[in-house]
Amino acid sequence: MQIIIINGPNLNLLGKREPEVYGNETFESYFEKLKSKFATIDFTYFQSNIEGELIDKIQEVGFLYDGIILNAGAYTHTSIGIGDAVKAITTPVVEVHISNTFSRESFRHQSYISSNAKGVIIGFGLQSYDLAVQSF
Ligand code: CA2
Repeated sequence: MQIIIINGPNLNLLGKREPEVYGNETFESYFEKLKSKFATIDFTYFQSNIEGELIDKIQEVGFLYDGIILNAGAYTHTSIGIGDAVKAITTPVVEVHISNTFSRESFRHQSYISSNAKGVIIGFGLQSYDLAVQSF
């Protein structure tokens, strides 16, 4: 099974800033553990701070891979373009968030992705990604 994890803006700062919200582990370190835990899954990881690059990647893999785990970061709450890309593809998308967006500012309660996602996993720290993998 081929699964890609796509992370959006600022998630490259995980483990380096705001540990009280996002924890103190880098995504690269967590990703190594995830690959060992689910050794039979063929994982790819992609991160970008650029909206169009995220859309390009969703289109590129969205008819080939078995699953997309998408944390679009702040674009979740603003990007009709990413929402449209998720709607346009056939690969199922699981939307994940590290923090509980519903216990934060009201602008984080809106998602342009959820309505076209297979499911949504929110608020379990980096474990949200584990749970998303288990859903496939
Ligand atoms: O909780 C999540 O996973 C979010 O998608 C993270 C986004 C935020 O805009 C969403 O509302 C919820 C922000 C990612 C920023 O990540 C940082 C990590 C470390 C230090 C600073 C930012």
